[in-house]
Amino acid sequence: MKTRALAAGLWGLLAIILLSACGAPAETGEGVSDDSLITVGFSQVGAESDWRTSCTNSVMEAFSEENGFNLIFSDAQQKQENQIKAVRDFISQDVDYIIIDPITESGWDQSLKEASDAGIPVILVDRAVDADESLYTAAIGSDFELEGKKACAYLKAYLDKMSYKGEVNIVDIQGTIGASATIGRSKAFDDAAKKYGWNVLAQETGEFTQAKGQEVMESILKRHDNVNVVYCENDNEAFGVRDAIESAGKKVGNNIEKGEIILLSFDTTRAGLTETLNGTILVNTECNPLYGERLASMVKTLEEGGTLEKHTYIDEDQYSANELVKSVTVDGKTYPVTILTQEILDERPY
Ligand code: GYE
Repeated sequence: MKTRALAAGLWGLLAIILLSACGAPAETGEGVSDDSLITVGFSQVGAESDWRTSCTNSVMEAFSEENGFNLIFSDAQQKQENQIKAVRDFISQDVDYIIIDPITESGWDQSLKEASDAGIPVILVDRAVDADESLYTAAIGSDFELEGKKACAYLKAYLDKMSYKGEVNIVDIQGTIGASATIGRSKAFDDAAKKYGWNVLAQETGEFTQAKGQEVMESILKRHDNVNVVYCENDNEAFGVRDAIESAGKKVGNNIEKGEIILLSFDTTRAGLTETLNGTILVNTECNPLYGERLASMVKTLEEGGTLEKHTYIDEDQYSANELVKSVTVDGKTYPVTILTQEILDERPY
């Protein structure tokens, strides 16, 4: 018995060694390998927000087997070390392409070099990295600083239209520290606050989640009773901030003269725009999470031997239910503001 078990164990071990030496075959949903499929490893940030869920769904839909892909999805749970491990796993599985939505901007050189040494093209999506651009094939994402500038320009224009002459006592609930989304949006905030003389009462991270957004806002409200504007760096934080303000017995709204607290937000998710339509959020600056189709076509271009733009920024809109401000001007360029209606909301794809 014992000898037979040992022999079986040795054969098993040999099979594993042989398999890994040849590189494990790509697994399809049925557990069989299908060489005609393009294998793509995707390291996603996590599941921290509505935006993120829409992004994940969009990628999963576009990278289906019917569309010719074998997608290996890895959720990093907002930890960069998990992403670095996922990239190593993708390399050892010898995937055809790697897609990374980098949680933080720095700390990528080694990991990208490993993928590049293995000859696997890497596409960065949504957030950016500060690594040498020769280490990745292409990057597609948002111009986060521009988003922030548009939000701040809106606030300035709105207060001017209202002829508001009082103090702007503002709070910035930041996203994940070190994320390019946070770096860009926070930089625009800092610059605008300096330029327009806004009084910054607090600047703290809400980690892009509703729970943390609420928690930090509750503590800020205990320290400051004169907050009149909150710049929330995503929709989920805005929901938490709204709840914190209401449970402190204060009112969220657009009438700053009457003591209402103005909320600004980013993402324009369905839930976020619902709160924009009802006036809870004054202006919501778009950040489009629907990357699936764009990424799939980028991979197909590479498959066909084509080349990609190194950096692509996607176009994004801005929404408000308030009709006072119809456009904003940033660095000499004018961007229209869409006046939100129920019809527009009903047609939103996310
Ligand atoms: O704003 C937030 C998400 O990276 C742009 O991450 C993305 C941000 C988005 O968690 O909701």
